[in-house]
Amino acid sequence: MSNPSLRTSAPDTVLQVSALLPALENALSERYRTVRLPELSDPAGYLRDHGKDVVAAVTSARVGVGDDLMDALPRLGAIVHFGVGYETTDVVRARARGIDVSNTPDVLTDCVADLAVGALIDVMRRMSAADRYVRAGGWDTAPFPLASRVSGKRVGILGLGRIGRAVAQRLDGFGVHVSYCTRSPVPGVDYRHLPTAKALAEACDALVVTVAGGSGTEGLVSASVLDALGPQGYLVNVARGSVVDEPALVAAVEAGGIAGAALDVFTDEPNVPRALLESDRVVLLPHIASATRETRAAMGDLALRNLERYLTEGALLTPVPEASRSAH
Ligand code: NAP
Ligand code: 8YV
Repeated sequence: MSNPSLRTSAPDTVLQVSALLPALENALSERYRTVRLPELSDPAGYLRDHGKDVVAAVTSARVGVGDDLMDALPRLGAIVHFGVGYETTDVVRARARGIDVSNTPDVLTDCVADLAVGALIDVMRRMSAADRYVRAGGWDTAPFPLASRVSGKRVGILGLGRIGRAVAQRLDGFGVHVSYCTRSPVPGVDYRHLPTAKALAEACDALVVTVAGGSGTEGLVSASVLDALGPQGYLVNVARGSVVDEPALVAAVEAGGIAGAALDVFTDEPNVPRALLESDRVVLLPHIASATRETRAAMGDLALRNLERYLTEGALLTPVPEASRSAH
C-alpha cells in the first residue's frame, strides 16, 4: 500500500473502475468491500469524500486508470487489469507512486491468435463477403469472384510477442512463410526478422498486427507501410486501433491501395469509419478476439487471483514488466 501515513479508520475499498465480466463483478462484491464507479450517481463526489479508502482498483484493459483517477486515490497500491493490454494506464506514473500494476497475459493468447488467423483467412478468401453474396441472392446470377490463396503465402507479423508467436505457430500449419518485426530480434526464433514495419510490409502478402498498443506504437502502420503492402496486400489488426493510421487505412481501402483488411480494433471504438463499413473488402469485428466464454472466465480468474494476492501478500501475481512504458 502506497502511503501508510494516509491510512484512516475507514474500511479498505476495492474500486471497480469499469464494467467487467459479470462473474468477476459478482466475485469482487462478494469477497471485498467493492464500489462500482460506473454505477455511482456522483462519482466525483465519491472520489472526493472516499477516494482515500481505495487500496486497489480493478479495471478493463480498454479503460485502465487515468491520471486524474489515480490522483484521486492517495492510498491506491494496485491496479489490476482485466486484459493483457494496459496502455490506458500510465505505468511509469503508477510505479513512481509505489502502485503496482498487473494484466492477464497468456490466458487469452490462444483465442486471440485463433481469431487473427480466422480473420486472415476470412479477408483473403472473402468468406464474410461470400456469405453476404449468398444471402443477397447473388449466387442465383453469377459465381462469386475468385479470391486469394492463403496457404504458402508470405505473412508478416508485426510484434512477435505471446500472441504474435501463437499466430506464427498456427500459420506454420498452412505452409505460410512467416517473417516478423520487433524492435530487436527474438532469440531462438527461426522466422526472418525485419527491422521496420515498412520492410516487413514490403516482404509480405499479408501483415498481421499483434504489437503492443500505446504511444510507442501509435501510427506504426502508416500510409507508407500500407503503400509498401500494396494493392495485392492484406492487413489484419488484432492489436489496438491506435497502431494503424486509420485515415490512411481508409484512404488505402477507398483507392484500392491494399487488397483488403480484417480489423478487430479501431481508433474510436465502437465508432467505425463509414468508408470501412461500406467496403466489401473489409472484415469488421467488434473487438472480440478474446471473447470466448472459456478465455474470459480465465481472464476473470487471473484478475481475481492478482487482487487476492495483493490484498493478502502485498504483491501482484502477474505484474506488468518494468520496462513496459516504452512500448505501451
Ligand atoms: P507481448 O507479449 O507483450 O507482445 C508485444 C510485442 O510487441 C512484442 O513482441 C514486442 O517486441 C512488440 N513491440 C512493442 N513495441 C514495438 C515496436 N515499436 N515495433 C515492433 N514491435 C514492437 O503482448 P501480447 O500478449 O502478445 O499482446 C499484444 C497486444 O495485443 C496487447 O498489448 C493488446 O494491445 C493486444 N490484444 C488485443 C486483443 C483483442 O481483443 N483484440 C486481445 C488481447 C491483446 P519488442 O519489445 O521486442 O519490440
Ligand atoms: C479485451 C483486450 O477486449 O486483453 C486485451 O488487451 O483488448 C481484450 O482482451 C479487453 O481486455 C476487455 O476489456
